[in-house]
Amino acid sequence: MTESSLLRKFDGPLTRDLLLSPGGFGLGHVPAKLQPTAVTTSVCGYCSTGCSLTVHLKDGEAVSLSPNTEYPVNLGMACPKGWEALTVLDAPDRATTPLLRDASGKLKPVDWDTALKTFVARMQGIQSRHGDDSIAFISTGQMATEEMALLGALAKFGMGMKHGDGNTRQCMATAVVAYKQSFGFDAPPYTYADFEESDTIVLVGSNLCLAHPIMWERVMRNKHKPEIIVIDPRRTETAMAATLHLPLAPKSDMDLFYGIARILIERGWINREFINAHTNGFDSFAEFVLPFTLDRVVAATGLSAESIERFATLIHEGKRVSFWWTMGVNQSYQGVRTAQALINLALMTGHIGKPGTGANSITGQCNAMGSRLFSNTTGLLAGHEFANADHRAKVAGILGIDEARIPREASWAYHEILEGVLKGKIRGLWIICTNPAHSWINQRLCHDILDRVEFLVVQDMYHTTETAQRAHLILPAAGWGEKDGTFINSERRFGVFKKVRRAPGQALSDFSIFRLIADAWGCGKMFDRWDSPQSAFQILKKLSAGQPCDITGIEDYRMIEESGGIQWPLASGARSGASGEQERRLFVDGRFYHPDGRAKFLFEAPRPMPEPTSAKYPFVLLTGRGSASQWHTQTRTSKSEVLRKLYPQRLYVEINPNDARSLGISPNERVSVESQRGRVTAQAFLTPSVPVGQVFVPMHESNANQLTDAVFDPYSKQPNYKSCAVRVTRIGA
Ligand SMILES: Nc1nc2c(c(=O)[nH]1)N[C@H]1C(S)=C(S)[C@@H](COP(=O)(O)OP(=O)(O)OC[C@H]3O[C@@H](n4cnc5c(=O)[nH]c(N)nc54)[C@H](O)[C@@H]3O)O[C@H]1N2
Ligand SMILES: Nc1nc2c(c(=O)[nH]1)N[C@H]1C(S)=C(S)[C@@H](COP(=O)(O)OP(=O)(O)OC[C@H]3O[C@@H](n4cnc5c(=O)[nH]c(N)nc54)[C@H](O)[C@@H]3O)O[C@H]1N2
Ligand code: SF4
Ligand SMILES: [Mo]
Repeated sequence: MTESSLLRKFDGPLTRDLLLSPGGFGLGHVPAKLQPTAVTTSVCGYCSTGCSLTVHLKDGEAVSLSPNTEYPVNLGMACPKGWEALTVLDAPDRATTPLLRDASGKLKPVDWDTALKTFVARMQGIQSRHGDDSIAFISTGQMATEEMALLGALAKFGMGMKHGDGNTRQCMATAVVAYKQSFGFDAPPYTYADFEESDTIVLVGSNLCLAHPIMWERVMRNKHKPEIIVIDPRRTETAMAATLHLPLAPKSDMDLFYGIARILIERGWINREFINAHTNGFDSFAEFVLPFTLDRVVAATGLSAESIERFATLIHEGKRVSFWWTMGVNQSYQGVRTAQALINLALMTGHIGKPGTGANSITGQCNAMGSRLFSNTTGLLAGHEFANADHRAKVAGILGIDEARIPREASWAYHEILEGVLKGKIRGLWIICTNPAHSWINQRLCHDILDRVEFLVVQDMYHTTETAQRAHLILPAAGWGEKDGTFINSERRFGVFKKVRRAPGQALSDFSIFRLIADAWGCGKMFDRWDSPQSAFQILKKLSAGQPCDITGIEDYRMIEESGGIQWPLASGARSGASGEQERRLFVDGRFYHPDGRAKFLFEAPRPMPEPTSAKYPFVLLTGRGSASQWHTQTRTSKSEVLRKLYPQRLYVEINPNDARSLGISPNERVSVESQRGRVTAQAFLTPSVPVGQVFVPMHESNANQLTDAVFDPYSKQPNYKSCAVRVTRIGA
């Protein structure tokens, strides 16, 4: 195929949906050129809130964005990242052609044909010499559901890879495992209306104000004068707005929740009826929490006895209590059991399945949920299991492939893939839509590993990312706004995003790149039916049939748009949208997904921090989001002039003024922050929002992860980004 016909095949006209007004009605099929004021809508491609943006078009191309006032998620609101989502598409460092490293070590532009041939020759060469587990992929929670599924199916069933994981390992793996073990399926039960309907909102390790600003706006719309209890070592923006802030010692959450469980049981503040009818394992849990006396919890958490009692009382007094958690829970060496300690509180009080309640994991990226269900990494497509023969047969049947092509085991986890490189097992690595050279834990080791990969392919919008700069081959990807697909937000809602711009140069949508690679690899026929995101969606529907995430009742993209997004499940025959409810929650009937319909109480003894502080490294380092205008590794948000004005331009370290005083550090002074693994220079930001003995560094500057320690939760294998030991010194001291 020639270059131009190839591009024509995969970079077709701007979508016809462009010509529709927000609700999907109105302008019909009038050419966009005749409709200079035409608008369409698209779900935002940054965070998992899943706001809908109104896209204003001129001559058929997007020129500006504003929040959609009709969408049930954001109700006319958007944060600065959403408003600025178009600007970042025009950056000069967009990858506009494939780039191949030449003999002198320089990345040089090549055409797609050369790129594809090189990809196949190198990857197949490694595979034939070293076997199916010698090539692997690492993907993302930021591509379309259809793209994730196509990649997962292509890599594993088409190309024969055994291993592939996503950056959702860094983010949601803990919640996935916690839910699967407790409920029998990875199923966040809530709907955003619960933020407005709760009278008691418990936020754990979640800086909602900053990381999910529009969810926080939903909390602000709550008319019940809710108690807002924020559990975070730091006095974050969210904690400042709380009615009760519990600044517990880092990683003492399990002690706290077990202690609270003990109080609730002791005082009879539990829902026996719910426990008896819908759960298993309560009696042994009740016995387990007995030693978590108030004294013990005070000692472990550093909280006052009064504030712990107050927390228990608020849970008891609340009529609609909801428990929410994010990375302060997931990113820890005992994340799964911490999440389950919270789930246990919801179960024992019966605060689940009813408006304003739930044990609710808030997701991070725009399509973290899509990755959880459809990426074909740890789970087989649509929430199935690789180890289950019936599931394999079902998936093979629907996809029309030989069942023997489906692996019988889940992939290695992210860190096992990286360690596989060190052990010489993984030699070819394909990294799509994520930037591990910045975001992975213990960065120096990560860089060393990436530099050892025999053939490293990076598929990204920008050629300048820390990971792309290490690649042998860069594949230029279209970004949000330049392609079509669906995302699934935190409350399980499918939303549609659209192609409203042409991708620059020869950049192609990930979907198109996967199709091209399938053809070049020689397994293109297997994916004949995956000829567009829309038809891939139809395949995903079939795969979901009979699963907890059944979406057979969603007809197509148009139905999703007309309904204001659609939450899973929606089995065929069920109602949603205009004639049904727009907000749906799970477990309304008290039935969970374990075979006996009951949820499980799961628990384990808290363990000490893997890297405790010492005389040499006296501070606990916490890391996380620094501002509402910065997104992760900043490949996108740093390209907007408006966003750049809204955040500090240099790495800073938050340190308590008392600690600064004893170290002789003055405000804004450049200091060194050092762990056993690395040392960074940062500006000292003196603030009482971090307690004495702790410091905080945002994850957005490229070297923050030089400090972090590669420790993982044993069940979810999620990195423990939020605690390690560091020292802070004056430079030159
Ligand atoms: N602006 C912006 N928004 C984002 C993102 C972004 O990069 N920028 N990223 C998105 C993604 S992918 C994600 S996953 C979410 C993350 O959203 P959040 O999880 O809300 O953000 P973090 O800042 O990573 O961590 C939350 C809090 O955990 C606290 N914490 C640390 N250790 C502990 C502990 O031991 N116990 C408790 N209880 N708390 C602890 C930290 O002090 C921090 O305030 O944000 C999403 N939204
Ligand atoms: N210290 C510390 N480290 C952390 C965290 C922390 O709290 N502390 N949080 C962790 C968490 S929760 C997360 S989710 C990760 C995020 O870590 P990453 O996934 O590495 O961060 P991003 O910057 O979102 O990287 C996404 C990449 O995809 C590219 N991209 C965007 N859209 C597209 C597309 O449509 N197609 C393709 N092919 N490429 C695209 C972007 O340019 C960017 O390079 O970081 C983790 N790292
Ligand atoms: S809150 Fe999240 S989804 Fe909404 S506009 Fe901001 S980044 Fe986009
Ligand atoms: Mo995340």
